[in-house]
Amino acid sequence: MSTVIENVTARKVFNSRGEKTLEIDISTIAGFGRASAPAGASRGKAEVISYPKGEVDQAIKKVEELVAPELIGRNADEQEEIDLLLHELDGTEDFRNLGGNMAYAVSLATAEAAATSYGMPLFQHLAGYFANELPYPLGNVLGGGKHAGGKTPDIQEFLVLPVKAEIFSDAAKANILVHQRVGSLLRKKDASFTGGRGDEGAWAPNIKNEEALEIVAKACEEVSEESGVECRVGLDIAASTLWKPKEERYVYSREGTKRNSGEQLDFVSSLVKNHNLAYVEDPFHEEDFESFSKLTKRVKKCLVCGDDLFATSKKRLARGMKVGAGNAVIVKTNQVGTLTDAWETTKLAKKASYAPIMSHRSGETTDTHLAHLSVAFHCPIIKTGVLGGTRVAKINELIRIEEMLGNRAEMSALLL
Ligand code: 2PG
Ligand code: MG
Repeated sequence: MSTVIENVTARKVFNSRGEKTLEIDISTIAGFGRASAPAGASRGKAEVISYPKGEVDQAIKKVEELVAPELIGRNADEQEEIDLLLHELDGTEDFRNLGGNMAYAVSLATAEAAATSYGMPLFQHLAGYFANELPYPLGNVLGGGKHAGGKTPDIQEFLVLPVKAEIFSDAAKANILVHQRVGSLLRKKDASFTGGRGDEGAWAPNIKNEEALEIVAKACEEVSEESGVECRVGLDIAASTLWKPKEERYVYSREGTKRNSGEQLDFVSSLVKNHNLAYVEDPFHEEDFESFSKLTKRVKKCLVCGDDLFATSKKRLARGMKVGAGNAVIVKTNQVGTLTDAWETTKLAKKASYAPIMSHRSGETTDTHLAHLSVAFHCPIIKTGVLGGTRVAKINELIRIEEMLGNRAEMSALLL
């Protein structure tokens, strides 16, 4: 069989923040897969553990001693079995023995090795011929929080989301135009702005939250008019990073404001209303399912998305569904480990009409698998930044996928 695994190699490489990360190569008789793991800066508490004690070096040792001998001789197209094997070899709930990032890289490299053994693109191997929908790109254009620091806004990400485009490359182009326009508006506002950017390529200016929002909204409005692609504004508040449990307040230190849960709910609701936001991620801290549910009931035509809240966990999503917390979920495969785990969560989201959003991490490599996963998992949105090599790598791969699909390519339905 052409898909039989012959070799597994692990190595240490670097991500976009210059941190060490794990890369895995898997060769089969006829194919080859390579995947490297991303890393978060604002990580959720419910995420699996990224690396075993001893970090990447220890993960490499475990691949060589424990995982590779088990994988060699197995069939790379038995994705579920291999993902289950990773769970068995680890033996814990949170992948603390192998590390979630090792599970991620092995799982994905296996999938790619199977795909190339069959001479197929990864998205088609995972999802079949009828996977023909391209996601809308949700991209970070201005940011602060844990991704920038200094005097940047407390809110982590100000995002652009094109909601109506004929083809993917038009949507991607619109995001780039918004990013550029935000840059020129920032320079106009503050002549001393140096053009600095944060971890995900978003502008990192010295500016207050609401001023930033006004600039991004203006840029979206102008670009929508000029390009004919309707662009709306989104936010990732990453509120767990602002929440101080002892004070029971969200502390906006750069702005000099504190808000309790009720005030936070009113604040976010007013932002959604006043700026016609299409998207709000993590508006409350990761244990506050109740406020998520209140906000979801209050807003219209806006995705309320859980990232740290759900941590791509099927269990946590099920808990949220019971109380109507949110209507969208971030899918970051390395928050749970394997492709099968991430797919299970995505399937549950679809059943409950939550929008699954395939997402990068703030620390990335130029790995392009995320583009394939977004199409294979039928995600209506991919969150992968706008500028910077590691972000553009995924966007360009989606342009290639769109080309591969030819006249069968369609944009996903975005009910916004
Ligand atoms: C987020 C992500 C990516 P991180 O909070 O959504 O934008 O950040 O990878 O640092 O968790
Ligand atoms: Mg987030």
